[in-house]
Amino acid sequence: MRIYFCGSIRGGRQDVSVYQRLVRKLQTYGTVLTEHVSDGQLSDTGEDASLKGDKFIHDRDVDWLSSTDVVVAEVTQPSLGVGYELGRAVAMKKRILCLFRPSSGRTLSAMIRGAQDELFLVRDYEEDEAENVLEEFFKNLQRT
Ligand code: 6K6
Repeated sequence: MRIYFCGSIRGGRQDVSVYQRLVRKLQTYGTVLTEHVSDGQLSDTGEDASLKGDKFIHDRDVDWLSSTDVVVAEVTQPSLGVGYELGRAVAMKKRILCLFRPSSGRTLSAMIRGAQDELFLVRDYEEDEAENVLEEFFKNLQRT
């Protein structure tokens, strides 16, 4: 199973510990293509980007997105890149799980919450439910 995990980088790294928790659990289900999103060393300037270049990062990530089986996005911290990835993933008809923490005090974009359909699931959760919501998602995935 190939899993593409989305989380904010230049949008702000406040939730990196939640990303780490989610990625650790996701790795029990398959290969997480975008493990670097949960890298605690990575700053919101995405320092390595200056070495690789933004075009390289974009093209490689879109290639990974087209090869993935599922997309899991933590969408609490707003990020242009995550929104873009989700739009591309919808166009590719990928199965998508978006995770949002209402306890953040934020209101999720209507373009994400309103995108829900049979392939696009939005799940509100608390941080301590992180593993359970993923278990539930992958259990249901096996049934489809
Ligand atoms: C190199 C090594 C680690 O990070 C870098 C440089 N930056 C990026 N590398 C890989 N993917 C990236 C990078 N910057 C953004 N992305 C993708 O966009 C990730 O898959 C994230 O889900 C999303 C974050 O977008 P922003 O707009 O918050 O940066």
